[in-house]
Amino acid sequence: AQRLKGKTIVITGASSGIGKSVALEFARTQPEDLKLVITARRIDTLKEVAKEIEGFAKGVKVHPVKLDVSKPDEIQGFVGQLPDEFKEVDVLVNNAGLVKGVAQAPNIAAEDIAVMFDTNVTGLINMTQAILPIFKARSDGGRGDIINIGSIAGREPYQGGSIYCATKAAVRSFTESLRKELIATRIRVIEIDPGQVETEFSVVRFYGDKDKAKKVYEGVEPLTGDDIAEVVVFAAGRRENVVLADTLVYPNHQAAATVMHRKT
Ligand code: NDP
Ligand code: 8X3
Repeated sequence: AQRLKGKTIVITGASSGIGKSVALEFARTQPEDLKLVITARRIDTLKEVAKEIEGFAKGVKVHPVKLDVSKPDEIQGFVGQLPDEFKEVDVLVNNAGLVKGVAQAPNIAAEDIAVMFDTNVTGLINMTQAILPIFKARSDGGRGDIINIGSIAGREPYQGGSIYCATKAAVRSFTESLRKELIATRIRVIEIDPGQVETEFSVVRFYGDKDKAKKVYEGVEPLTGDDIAEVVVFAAGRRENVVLADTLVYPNHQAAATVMHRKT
């Protein structure tokens, strides 16, 4: 908690699942003078998350911001509109992301392709480019953490996930290039790749069909958002010279994107 003292942390996709858990987990460590900028499209939900955090973590200031990362103009205005006390960002958690459908080529809807790339890839890149100048203005060529949430899907493509898998492979590639480009700085570029986590992810994949989403987790014990949040906060809390560059996290029943042990 001492190492996180006074830090300002920006989290995308903090209204649900892993991102919400990351916000709560940073707050749970109760560092002195922590500032959290929580962002997503659903501002009302973000305000509830802010209230929840302020209810148990008195030293933590929370600033909810409505931000659609798939809209470049919203990202462009984001840093300039931050209140002064939240402007010195130390950690960016690029978590916002989604999957739509299980369609296979040539039947993948154009709008699904666009929303996955615009959010998971272009959104993550644009957020990174918006925050990096803040990091680079600091001593030793720059300081700060970029923590990207990738996926097992970025390492191992599977049928019915071609676009989502391609977006997460792009995240992986961008992340690795960036780490090399920033080699002369103290900026840490970190990727955390979850396996199966039960969140709103599958509900979104099946366009709101909760029964279909539930079936994904039948007979298995997925990770929770909190499990991934613990890894994110651990990575951010390491000594500055320690970079948790690349982490794959599975639940016990999983050994590859499509290798699961199901109890029937
Ligand atoms: P959830 O659906 O529970 O959360 C996704 C979050 O992303 C929500 O807060 C949502 O907020 C936000 N989001 C979606 N689109 C946008 C957008 N255009 N602009 C801003 N925010 C957006 O899913 P998860 O928590 O599971 O997903 C978080 C990340 O984890 C994603 O990148 C996902 O790919 C990755 N992941 C998930 C795994 C899983 O099994 N669940 C496994 C591996 C990786 P809102 O709708 O309010 O905008
Ligand atoms: C989510 C994991 O394998 O369901 O990124 O696509 S998977």
